[in-house]
Amino acid sequence: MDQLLDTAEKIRSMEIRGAALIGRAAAGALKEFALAIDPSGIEEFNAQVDMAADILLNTRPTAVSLSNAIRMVMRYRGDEVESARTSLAKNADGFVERSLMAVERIGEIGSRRVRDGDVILTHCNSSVALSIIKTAFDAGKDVKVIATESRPRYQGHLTVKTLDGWGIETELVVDSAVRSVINEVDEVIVGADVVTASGSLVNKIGTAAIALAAHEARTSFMVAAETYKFSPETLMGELVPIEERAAEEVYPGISELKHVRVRNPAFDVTPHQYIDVICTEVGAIPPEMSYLVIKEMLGWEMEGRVP
Ligand code: RUB
Repeated sequence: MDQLLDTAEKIRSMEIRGAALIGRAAAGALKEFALAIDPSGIEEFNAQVDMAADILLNTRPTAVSLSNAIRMVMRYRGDEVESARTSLAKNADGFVERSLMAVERIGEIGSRRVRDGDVILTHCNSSVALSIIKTAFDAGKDVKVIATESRPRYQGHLTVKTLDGWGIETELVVDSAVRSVINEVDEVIVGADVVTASGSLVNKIGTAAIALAAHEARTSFMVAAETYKFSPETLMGELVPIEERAAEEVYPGISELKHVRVRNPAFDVTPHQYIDVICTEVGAIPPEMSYLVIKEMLGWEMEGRVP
């Protein structure tokens, strides 16, 4: 239990962050939990695993990778503890493996759209967007990156450190400089926390304003998203909850001010009209095809037990 609570706390505090990593960490934690418990029978096993899944689900509300990962792991079968344990562990390993392969495949697919000499703008710190940039660079394309700081948590600093390590020329700008530099950009590449049934994107706060600037400048806007970032719940009409984080992240010391309230939404919604292409592991698709991805790739998973 301690290990599970530790992972849950790391996700909540963003020590483990980024939708792909959150999904893989949750799957891994659920597997370790299932392997460690000593229940008296299958009912108790199911109840304990349900409770553990619930703890993980309540860490960060927006990223659908978390609920999709848990849903896949929870599709275990077994009439007694040992077979259920083995089945759950296999599902968790399968999710992690599928996730890592998807990131690599999206790198290959997305990088074909990057031309030699392109300037790419990216926002926040997306392992999948970076996979595209790295694959293009490794293929010998001379790419340059403009990365935003991504206030208030400065995930852009992680991005520029990674790009620097790979030897890719990078410029760091404040988030509000995007309009000033967008005419130098050939394509925007961002990751995804959620893709909805209508093809809209939920990603780090600021993404929607970047998409607007790109649209106005006729700059291509590409999303890098594994199919488990697509939300089956949105097909059922549900809205994506937008995480509101602590005021102190934006303004340390805010509690001393009496008449000021800080608002700190962590994500925003980019309408599908501003997205040129979504690169998934099953292909580069127009956002309007998201419905099909949910129906065909994730539809069956909606039968899984989610507490
Ligand atoms: C991270 C973020 C990333 C997506 C995609 O937000 O918005 O763009 O999660 O990342 P936070 P990846 O830092 O609040 O978790 O491509 O690595 O899944």
